[in-house]
Amino acid sequence: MGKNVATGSPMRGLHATCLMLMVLSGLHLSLVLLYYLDMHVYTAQLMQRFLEPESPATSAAPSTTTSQPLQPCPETSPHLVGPLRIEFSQSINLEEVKQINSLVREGGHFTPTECTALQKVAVIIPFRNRDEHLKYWLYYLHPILQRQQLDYGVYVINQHGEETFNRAKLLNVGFVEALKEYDYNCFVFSDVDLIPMDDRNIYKCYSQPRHLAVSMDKFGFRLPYNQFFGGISALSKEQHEKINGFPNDYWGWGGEDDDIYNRIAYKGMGISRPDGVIGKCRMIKHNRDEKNSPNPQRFDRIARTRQTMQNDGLNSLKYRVLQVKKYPLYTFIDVDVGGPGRPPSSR
Ligand code: UDH
Ligand code: MN
Repeated sequence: MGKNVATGSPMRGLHATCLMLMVLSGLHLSLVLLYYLDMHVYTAQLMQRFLEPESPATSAAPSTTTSQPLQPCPETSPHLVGPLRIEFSQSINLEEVKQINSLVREGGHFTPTECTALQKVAVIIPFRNRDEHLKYWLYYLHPILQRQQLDYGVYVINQHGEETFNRAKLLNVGFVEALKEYDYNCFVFSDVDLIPMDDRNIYKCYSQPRHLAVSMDKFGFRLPYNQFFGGISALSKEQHEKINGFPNDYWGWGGEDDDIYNRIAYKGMGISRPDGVIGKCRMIKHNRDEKNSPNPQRFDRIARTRQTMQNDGLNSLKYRVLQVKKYPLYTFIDVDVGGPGRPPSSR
């Protein structure tokens, strides 16, 4: 007994410490558990928001429970990740691209479900015989455009036949044809072989016409000259109409982008651009296409934009749509734009 009394005090101290430790670790465990559960619920909610298939039942009738009106999307999307690794070494399987982008609707349309997009954007791609490039474009751009929370549609405007290529006229056709489908208020005109290297380069419109391809790898990641407006640009519906659209009479490579720049400047507008880091882009390496050799008339033409823009543009656009085909990731519009000095066929 005496022995016990003598050793009782340190033993009791040890007991108390043990107890305290147990209580503390219990507390720690429950906190960790709570945090984990909370994360789990949050992740589950997020997953549900992104993965919920758009079943006819949910999209047709609003649910009977409280259906809150959507808030406008934030000025800066929370989904952006910044710099992207862009490379063109592996070949692309379009079926897989389709699976990854399960929220993209037929024809290449996407609308955010978490908020109301700030702009309705038609992405217009001038095209002929560049299927490999188009695959890369779809593979990289669809996820980016979704992260940018845009309400968008992708239009591939194919120049039918073998005539000399006419990039700017195809872009005009895209503008007019896209507007027949949806109330777009912004138009992004993009070459098929250009991929942005940063998703903060937003494919939307600004108060001034926007140039997006500001530092391309092929120009050593620099703007080749101050007035350069080639590659990728964005104009609101109003901006595009204000300049009478793009010229229809530049056949072959070059000059049409400078003519567009002149139109913008003559109408008193300026060019908006992202900085040189956010504006980095890669172009898929390629040879010059057949029927797109440098246009020898381009220098004479860009010297006369002020006069020609009155009568050459949206107000003189003539073409014939041969086919509109809805693919899972884009809308393909096959069009006869005629040739130099030759109007489109009239059936
Ligand atoms: N395009 C086509 N098919 C064509 C021609 C042009 O789809 O036959 C489209 C396509 O979207 C392309 C854009 O028009 O991205 C611009 O044409 P481009 O890529 O030929 O122009 P870029 O300035 O090339 O990139 C110029 C010729 C490069 C030769 C390089 C040799 N090393
Ligand atoms: Mn190119």
